[in-house]
Amino acid sequence: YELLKHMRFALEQNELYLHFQPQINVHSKHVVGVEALLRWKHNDQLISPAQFIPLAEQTRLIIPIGEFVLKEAFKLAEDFYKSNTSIVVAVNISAVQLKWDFLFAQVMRLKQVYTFPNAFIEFEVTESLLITNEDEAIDVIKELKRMGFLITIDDFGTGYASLSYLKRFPFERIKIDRNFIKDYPQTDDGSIAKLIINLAKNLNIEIVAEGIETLDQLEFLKQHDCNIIQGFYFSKPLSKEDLFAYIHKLS
Ligand code: G
Ligand code: G
Ligand code: MN
Ligand code: NA
Repeated sequence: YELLKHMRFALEQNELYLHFQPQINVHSKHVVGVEALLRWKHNDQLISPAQFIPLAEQTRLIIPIGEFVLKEAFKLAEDFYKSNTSIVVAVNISAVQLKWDFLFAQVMRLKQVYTFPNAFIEFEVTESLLITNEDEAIDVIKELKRMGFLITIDDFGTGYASLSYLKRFPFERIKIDRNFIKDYPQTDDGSIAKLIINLAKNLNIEIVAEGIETLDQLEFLKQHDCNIIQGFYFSKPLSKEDLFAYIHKLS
């Protein structure tokens, strides 16, 4: 309805832009990655991606919007590469995009413009996407992985068939969902997070924790060898300009 009508014009009206949330290696204290997060400002009002992404998926507007996100992410990755900064740019990918004709074709086109190694880009896919068992989506993920792009399972633990899928797809990383950490130490959250971290360790998969807001949470994760942290404790998602200032400050 109303929102949908405006979303159709959001791209051409330049109402969409990205913010980037730093991911910190707790030992080196350096920024090792950033997650690209889409923002939509319409008539001075910010509309949350949690609200408009599902709509964009239903209407397939996520295809051109996703291409915009990819372009901006590739641009930033090239900046990092050219300035000898090894920071990975993570992009969220919806199931609708994971087709040879969409995401894969877009990636191949962009690759001709830029020079950075593929490992500067990480694709975050959700567990639920794997569970739907869409053959084409899985094949696209595998091919991107084979080409050297990093593949991460986002929101890990919120889907269902997680364990068997971890065996079938050798991902580089999993991101523990914020829900398993957000109430630590008040609730039992710690034990679930610990379980997921140990699982990742046993499978030799790197683990990223997101939504870290307190020193208690940080210390707990560090103690259990979860070394890459994303959350308001370090920084909220930042504009490109603020991101560069933040990286500069930490290095
Ligand atoms: O930034 P925020 O926490 O409000 O994001 C809310 C949700 O929107 C998250 O689940 C995030 O993965 C999703 N999201 C943000 N940007 C993008 C994007 O560029 N593409 C897709 N598919 N999802 C996104
Ligand atoms: O689903 P996904 O992991 O892509 O969502 C990332 C979302 O989490 C973004 O909307 C981002 O703004 C939000 N986020 C990141 N760090 C924190 C945090 O420390 N606390 C809270 N409440 N949200 C966070
Ligand atoms: Mn994400
Ligand atoms: Na997540």
